[in-house]
Amino acid sequence: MRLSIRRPRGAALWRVLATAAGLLCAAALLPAVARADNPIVQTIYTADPAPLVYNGRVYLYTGHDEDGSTNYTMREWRVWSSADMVNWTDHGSPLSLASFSWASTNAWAGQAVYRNGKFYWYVPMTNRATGRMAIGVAVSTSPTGPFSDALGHPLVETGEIDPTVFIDDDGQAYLYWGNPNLWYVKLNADMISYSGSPAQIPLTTAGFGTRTGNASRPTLFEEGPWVYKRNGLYYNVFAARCCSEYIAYSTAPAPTGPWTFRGTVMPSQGASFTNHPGIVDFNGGSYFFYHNGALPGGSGYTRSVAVEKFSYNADGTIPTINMTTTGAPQVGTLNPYVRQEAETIAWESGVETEPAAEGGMDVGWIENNDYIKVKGVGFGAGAASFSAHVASATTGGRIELRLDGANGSLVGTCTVAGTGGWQTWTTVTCPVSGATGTHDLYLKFTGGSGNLFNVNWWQFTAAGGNSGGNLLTNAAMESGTSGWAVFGSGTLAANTAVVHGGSQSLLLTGRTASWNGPGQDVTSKLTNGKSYATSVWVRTQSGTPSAKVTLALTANGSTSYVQLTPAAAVNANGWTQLTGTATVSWTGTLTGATLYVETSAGTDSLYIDDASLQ
Ligand code: FUB
Repeated sequence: MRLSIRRPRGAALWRVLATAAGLLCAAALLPAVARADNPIVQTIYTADPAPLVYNGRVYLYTGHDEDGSTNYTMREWRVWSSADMVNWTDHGSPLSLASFSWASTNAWAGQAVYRNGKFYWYVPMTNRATGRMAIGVAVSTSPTGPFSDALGHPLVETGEIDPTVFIDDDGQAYLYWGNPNLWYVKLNADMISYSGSPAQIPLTTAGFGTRTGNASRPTLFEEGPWVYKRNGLYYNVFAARCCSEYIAYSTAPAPTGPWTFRGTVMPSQGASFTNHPGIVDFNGGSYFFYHNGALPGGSGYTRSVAVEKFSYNADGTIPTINMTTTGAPQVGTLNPYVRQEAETIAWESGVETEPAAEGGMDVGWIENNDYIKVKGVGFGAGAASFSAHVASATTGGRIELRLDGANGSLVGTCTVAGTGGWQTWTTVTCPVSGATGTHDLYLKFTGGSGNLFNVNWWQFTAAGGNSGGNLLTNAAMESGTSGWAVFGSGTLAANTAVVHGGSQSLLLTGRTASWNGPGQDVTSKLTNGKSYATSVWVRTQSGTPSAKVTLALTANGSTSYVQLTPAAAVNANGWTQLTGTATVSWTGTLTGATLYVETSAGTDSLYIDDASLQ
């Protein structure tokens, strides 16, 4: 949806709720709240988290509780992602009830999984024809969509909800769901059909605990199963004993049981009488996602997703995890010297997000004293300037760059003028002084009354003419093909029609082999034995090959190849970020090192943009 008219700020949670509570004041005056990182989304109410680790990021699939909901008013699902567990990028809503012609209401709890270059998202909703809850499956070549109904009809229907999907080591996929029963079915390798019939997992008290006072539900299993395998043990973490629900779990030696009840994971806490688990391992840590009612106005129908880091006990049992407002610690730091989406947010006050006409999402409904906090920004030796891609149908305002608080040290101020439209974009740049080391960055928006401007993305440049640790030349591709060349065969050209950030990308056409790709000589920039983080945004003109970033290293007359990023499916409909970390070493004298993007098969033309090696 493109918004050309400013709509009332009915969904701006903080401002509306603060007003209702008689607390209207600059949100900066609420330091205790503003310093928290849980719930991890503040722009809307979210529920039913389902995390997926893919290609160096955690993708988080959630439901969306509508503002003012009084009974699970949920029409769409949303996607968020993070590389550091604290700054979350809003990818909007790539799937909704409208995506399923056969569905009517109740966009409830689902889960997405990756297999063979595609993402499959299993979601429950009401089947209009039967009036019962049924489970559909949507498919995409990108974790952020767009997703489309893979079947045109329900995958399975028992009148129950909350699908969770798990692919065992032998490749067999299982779909589980249920409330009040617990069902499973074996999915075929295509992930959109199944073999045999849905079967029920026996809900025994040994397997799922004992509930008292409810003869029709003798065990604690309520809903929201989350099934996975760790060290050969199968886990089923679920919402227990409504209401208020808490999170409990069972384990089994096989995917279908027999299950043994293991106890509580998260006690019932807070303003939501439901809870819903999602667990992943990421970057060496284990993370527990859940929901509560912790935002202002929060309740059982206006919930928010939060996350805690935890460690399994030595025997594989899960410790008791309590809800916090602190959330998970940050993994690494955020690099301010590559383009960052404005909708990458650790905490915010007063702003909302919307689809941007030029692709992706932007931040809008910005008013005086609103702010965005970006946590743990690694400025290193220092930033020299700041650029932001902005649009304003009014007279604009200012972006104040503050460190460690909405009223913290001011290191720069960018003035934004009117651009003639909320989706008429321009880039503004201003000098920065005093931003060194690692800090929480506050983009504080100031100006007159009403909506000031929108922000699509921002980026700092480093002091001293260096690139802030990014070893690549012309990393943003804004200086034509400078620094870049063809690895193998093809024609490399600057391109302005399809860009990820800024106004230019590079396009390689005429590839004659899958290993041909756009590349850059980095021979003089590498340190033997060092670990490098790589990121390149890639897109095809057509085709959906698997792509990766490779380093060709020539030392002492022989060439070896280092895979800098895992392979990931890329496509023509949107940009895919190839990211990875790899240690680079060689024996003897290094005489050549070229970083390049290649595909596992085919010769599809490739766009690249916004790359980094550091
Ligand atoms: O969000 C709607 C329903 O509430 C989910 O499907 C359940 O798991 C509970 O969280």
